[in-house]
Amino acid sequence: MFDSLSDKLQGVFRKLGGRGTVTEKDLDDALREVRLALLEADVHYKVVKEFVAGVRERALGAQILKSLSPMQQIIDVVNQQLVELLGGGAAKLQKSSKPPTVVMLVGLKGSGKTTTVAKLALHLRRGGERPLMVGADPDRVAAGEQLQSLGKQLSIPVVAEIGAIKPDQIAKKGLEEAHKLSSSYVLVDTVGHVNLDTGDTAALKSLYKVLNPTEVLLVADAMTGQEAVHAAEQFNQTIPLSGLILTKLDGDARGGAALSIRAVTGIPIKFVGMGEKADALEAFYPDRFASRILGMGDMLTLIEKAKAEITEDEAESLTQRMKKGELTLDDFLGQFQRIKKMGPLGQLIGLVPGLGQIKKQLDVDNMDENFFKHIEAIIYSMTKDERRNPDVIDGSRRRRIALGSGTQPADVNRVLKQFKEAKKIMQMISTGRGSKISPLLR
Ligand SMILES: Nc1nc2c(ncn2[C@@H]2O[C@H](COP(=O)(O)OP(=O)(O)OP(=O)(O)O)[C@@H](O)[C@H]2O)c(=O)[nH]1
Ligand SMILES: [Mg+2]
Repeated sequence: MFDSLSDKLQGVFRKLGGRGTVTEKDLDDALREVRLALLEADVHYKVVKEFVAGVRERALGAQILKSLSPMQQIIDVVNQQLVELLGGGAAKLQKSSKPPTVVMLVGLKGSGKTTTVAKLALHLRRGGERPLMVGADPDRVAAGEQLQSLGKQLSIPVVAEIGAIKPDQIAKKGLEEAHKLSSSYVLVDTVGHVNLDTGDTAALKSLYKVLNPTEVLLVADAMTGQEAVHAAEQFNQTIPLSGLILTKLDGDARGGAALSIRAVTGIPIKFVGMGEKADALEAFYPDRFASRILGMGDMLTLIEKAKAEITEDEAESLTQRMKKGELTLDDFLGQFQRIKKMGPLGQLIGLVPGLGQIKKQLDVDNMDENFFKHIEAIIYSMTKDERRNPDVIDGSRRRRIALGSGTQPADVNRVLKQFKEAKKIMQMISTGRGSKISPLLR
């Protein structure tokens, strides 16, 4: 996601960094490149114009040209402007004071509504809520079945019917069922529209009336660029949208939709979809997103992903041992296995400050499987004692482990070294000295 835009922006900063002082002309040259990079990423031209003017004004106001580290400060200004463009603070999902909270998901055909209903339901249940999913898309047999099957997989209740029934009637049934089950959230999947210009806006309005929802979320496919922005405007003219969910940001979307949609429509982005699986949904935080675009990583999202895969007790015990520097290779192995579950390695690496840039060189998208298998095989070939206290591993033990895992002694050494490094970094982070690792992260 945003790889090309990220590369270009970082290129601009690197060029500025090569200079001791930055003149107003340097700044304007840099901003011209920023402008081009944004336009190429398919960001709405009006948004680009305002963005660049905003950065220029801030940069001159902050007297960056006279400062000692102009590059750092310009990154900071661009970062601030990006955060503002993306909506400033995070926009949380509302909760009604009178449960259940009704959330209606609308959007164009194929934008990801049904998938997102399931993702959101899982997200809410992980937060301790009791979601019910309602499929108000009776015309397509497959739509109801898709939701039923997702419900079964996740063990989340579903109300969906197909055939000669109106969406309004299904909605009413759904609300009744929610009261019976004392659900705290009702998530309603709706019919996909080809185009609202010619689409059935009356049915949409009528369903809105029946549901009286707290949230109306537009699900928009980020791959479709400015079309997604146009759809948001159209839907918002029909029923009042309270938020946006951008899907398919894991694909090779150029980013234009994500960067324009908030500024053009004024509607906050609440979640982003990062894959086809049910757990590939992230709450949207403008500041973390901006960090990622600028290649500064996003440790907070990484930590949240990790939390979802680990129980509180485990986390506490790990933290304690991390602080004392008592981690063993068994812990290390456990962590690797967890990372595998957290998502594609390529996405995770982009979240680590500083690693975004080496992502391409590492060819991470292809190394996932082999990389982990290698490390696992090596650790499995060690004795219990060796895993607890790797210092006992001498030359002959190293050869034995290499033989047992089908690797070379040098590979065994590399894993041991990585383990030591990881242990050091984890101890640093867990004892609060981690801020030194990345001065760009505030
Ligand atoms: N890569 C990726 N694929 C996604 C994401 N969200 C949804 N999809 C895929 O997009 C396709 C369409 O998703 P659906 O959830 O069926 O879309 P819909 O809006 O319900 O479609 P209709 O009901 O036909 O209007 C499916 O193949 C999903 O797996 C995402 O965040 N990333
Ligand atoms: Mg659907």
